[in-house]
Amino acid sequence: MNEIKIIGANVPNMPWQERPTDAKSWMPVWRYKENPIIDRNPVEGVARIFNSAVIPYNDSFIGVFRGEQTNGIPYIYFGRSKDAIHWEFDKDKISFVDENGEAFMPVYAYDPRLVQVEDVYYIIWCQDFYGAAIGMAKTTDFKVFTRIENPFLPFNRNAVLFPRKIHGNFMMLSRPSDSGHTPFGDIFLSESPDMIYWGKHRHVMGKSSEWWEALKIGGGAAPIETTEGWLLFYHGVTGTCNGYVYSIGGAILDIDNPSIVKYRCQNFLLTPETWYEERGFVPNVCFPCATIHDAQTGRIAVYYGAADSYVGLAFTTVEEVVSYIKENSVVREADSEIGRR
Ligand code: BMA
Repeated sequence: MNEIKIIGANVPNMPWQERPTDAKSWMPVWRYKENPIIDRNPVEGVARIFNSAVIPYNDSFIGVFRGEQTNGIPYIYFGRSKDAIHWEFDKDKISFVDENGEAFMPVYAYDPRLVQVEDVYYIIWCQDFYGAAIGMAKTTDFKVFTRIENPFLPFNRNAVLFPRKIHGNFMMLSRPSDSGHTPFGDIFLSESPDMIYWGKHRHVMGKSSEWWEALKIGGGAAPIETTEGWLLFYHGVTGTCNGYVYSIGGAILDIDNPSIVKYRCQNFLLTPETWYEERGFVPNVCFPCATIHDAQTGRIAVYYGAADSYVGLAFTTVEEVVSYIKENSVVREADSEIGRR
């Protein structure tokens, strides 16, 4: 009987592959053998899909996908799948409207996350608002996507919504930064009563002295509620003489006050080492944006962008990954405090 549990829905049809029984079996997260699950040129007019988010929906799966159009501009595409591995995409990008139902398209849109809170599905992405900023839209039927106007000031990216309210408020992680290929950045938490007005901003965690996340970090997948706290898969970035390297890290945030980091793994959970992670439009990138998880078995599937070119899938269990994070945890004062100054 596992002691560490996911608090949430059962998703018995989620994708799953057992841990390979080779020498690397000590790694807490293992890759799907048939990766990448989305190859290049997946849709007419789209050169690459990566950094994308998926969720269970009815008895199958849906997702919002970063599609890099052949004109170089990223946009969000809607996709559906029976097994969360093989995906079919709409040919046209998602059409967003404003509160009056009028067309309201962002200039560009990338790195979408998709989170259900109560009966509403929220898509959160990075867009232009006189510089890189957070874009947001809501839908209840995946037919009408209504944008919520500029929730945060620029410059900001990697906004990740919690899957439920805490103390009656929506909770969002984000990563304030600059407008370019940001060489710095910590994760902050903001709260809102209505998804429109955000405040009570708190610091969650910063870059660390570990080599793989020494430059900047950013939220990844929507936090998973567990009996140990919120399990967060995030990205950590280091700078090398040959450019940035993006790895996947793991932390556990306090369940009631998620600006407090309880555990933070000093080791990466996954770092670029396969051809589709090391070679592509931007080499050496593992960029998590979503998980699918099953409370009954504790299984977790992590969806991550690989080399800004592909989508990869990796697996773990809540028991294994939370234990690994706890065993290898180093939490600094700036992480463990409430983050208010
Ligand atoms: C970041 C974001 C991601 C991208 C990464 C690596 O700044 O733009 O979309 O995957 O760079 O290029």
